[in-house]
Amino acid sequence: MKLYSLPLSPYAARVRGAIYAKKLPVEIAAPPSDWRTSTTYRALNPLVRIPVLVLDNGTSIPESGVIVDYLEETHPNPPLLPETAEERAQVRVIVSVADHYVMQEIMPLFFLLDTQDRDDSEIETSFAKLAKGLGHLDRLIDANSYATGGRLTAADIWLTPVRFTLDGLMGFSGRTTLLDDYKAVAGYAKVAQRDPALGRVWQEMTDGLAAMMKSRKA
Ligand SMILES: N[C@@H](CCC(=O)N[C@@H](CS)C(=O)NCC(=O)O)C(=O)O
Repeated sequence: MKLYSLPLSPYAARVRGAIYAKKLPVEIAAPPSDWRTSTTYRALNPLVRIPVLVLDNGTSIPESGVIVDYLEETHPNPPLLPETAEERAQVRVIVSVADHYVMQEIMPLFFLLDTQDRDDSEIETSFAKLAKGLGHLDRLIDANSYATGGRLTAADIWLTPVRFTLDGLMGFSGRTTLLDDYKAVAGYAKVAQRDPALGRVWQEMTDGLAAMMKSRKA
């Protein structure tokens, strides 16, 4: 299997986390530099997004959550989902809240903050929505431990890049107090860095951010 991935992409980072946690022999490759316009890449992923997983038979699977589910189903050990349906639902609620109410607000904010004609009221509205999402997430996850159940699950696999990207947003926007009211979310950075698979993803994203900052300065 081959994963087209970029170090700083939170969606690609999510899949790498699952690959590292399961110790899978997946080749991790950068897409061609012209991936947004390349017909070859479009043939692999008609959604023209990163990541995409290409199976050995040539079938390709886009969408990070779907790829993680595929890896879980085809390589169930070690499992990223707990034993009972109720525990699995809890994992999925965390994943869904982190996705729909946190990440969905973060990504547009980078663009809103990075435009010449900044629309301050739109930025404030987005930060207010993000604060609501962070409140929901903070109430759902355990403090100073894996997201839920005391062990690594698919919730951690997604929470790690989400949490890293929140650090990026704090640095980029200068809103360094963004997480002050959300202690479990704030403390999750240390939880992620302590785990070998999640820590590896965190380091790759750190290196990816440093490389991006360097190229922006050049
Ligand atoms: N829902 C997709 C989102 C993937 C996504 O949006 N990836 C970004 C990179 S972080 C992307 O490819 N954006 C399009 C672009 O940059 O042109 C997933 O979960 O894989």
